[in-house]
Amino acid sequence: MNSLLVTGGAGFIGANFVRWLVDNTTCTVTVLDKLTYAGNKASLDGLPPERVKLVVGDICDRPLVDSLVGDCDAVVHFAAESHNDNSLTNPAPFVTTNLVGTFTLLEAVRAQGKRYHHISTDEVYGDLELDDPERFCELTPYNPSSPYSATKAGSDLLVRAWVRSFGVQATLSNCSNNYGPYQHIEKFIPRQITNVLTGRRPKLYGTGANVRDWIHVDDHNAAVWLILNQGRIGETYLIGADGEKNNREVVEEILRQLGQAPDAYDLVVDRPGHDLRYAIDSTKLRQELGWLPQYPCFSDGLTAPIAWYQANETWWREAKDATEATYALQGQ
Ligand code: NAD
Ligand code: TDX
Repeated sequence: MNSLLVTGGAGFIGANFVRWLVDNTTCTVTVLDKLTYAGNKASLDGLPPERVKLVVGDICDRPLVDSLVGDCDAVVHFAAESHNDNSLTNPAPFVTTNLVGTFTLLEAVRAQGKRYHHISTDEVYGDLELDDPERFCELTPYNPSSPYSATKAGSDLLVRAWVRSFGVQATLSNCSNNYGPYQHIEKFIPRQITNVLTGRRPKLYGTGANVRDWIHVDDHNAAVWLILNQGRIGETYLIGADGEKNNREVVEEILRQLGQAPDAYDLVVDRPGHDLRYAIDSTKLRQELGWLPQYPCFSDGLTAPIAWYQANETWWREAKDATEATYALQGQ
């Protein structure tokens, strides 16, 4: 695998993946990214131009996708509309990008016989009760709650159908909630960090009891590389680092690391249909491919990303006021 097409490579996980590839492999990378509000060219700043090229364009543009797929050994598909709250106010781009975009890529790799890895989420499985000992595994039935997770579930099913019906050489991974640098400040952890840094108070939806299973973005990306190279075609791998925390615990940790009182947050209007709990059993990935997280401790893993947001205000400053104005309209 010498040359990769990485869709959504100017977004949070995609940009970290491109950086990880530059540091850990000899691959060359073409990023295809539409640079929506969530994409940021600056997330690729400083990377060697002989290794990384950015093409600004849409994954729904078949002629463009065909020409880029023709020039690569494999496609790693991160591009998506990714924010649940946005999918509740305006679902249309979720249907277009997540479903039609994935379809377009699948048709291109089918026509040209290229390897394809599909990035997805644990949210396709719906949610678990707070006191349920169960965790999601590869055999858990799909049961998505939001327009975001429904379109991700649909895109996964397209991939599975293209493997079975057309023999497309694809693998899939469904990961839990990522944290790390370059994450848009609309998302939970960077929103709270930048709230504190701009003199605002962190905002917890509902009572703050909802649980997410946190993983450092580099641990996610190392697993993706492993699956791309050693995963079995047609298989799904769940990626998770046993990082379950409720949202209140996460905010308290951010406040602690930023030297604030542990209760210096506000409870705000809950998200409609808010999934209660996600939890991943990643036994298959660990046993079959030997993957292990390098950041098993959430509070230790969070220290560098917090420092990154402190040091890189120019990366997020422009989006902050507009993002908070949108949340304020929703009482959040
Ligand atoms: P993000 O919103 O930060 O980045 C998405 C990127 O895709 C942006 O750069 C955007 O410009 C680009 N994009 C959007 N529509 C496009 C289109 N039509 N054509 C080309 N580019 C387009 O998202 P993220 O958090 O980095 O998520 C990346 C992938 O990982 C998504 O598929 C998401 O479902 C999945 N995922 C995310 C998480 C998480 O915690 N963030 C967890 C599991 C899975
Ligand atoms: O201000 C907030 N306050 C709050 O309490 C925000 C933005 C969120 N929350 C809560 C909602 C969730 O319980 O925090 C939790 C995390 O919220 P998000 O960052 O919006 O993530 P989530 O909805 O869990 O989805 C994320 O993980 C799975 C990604 O955005 C998805 O792309 C991924 O598929």
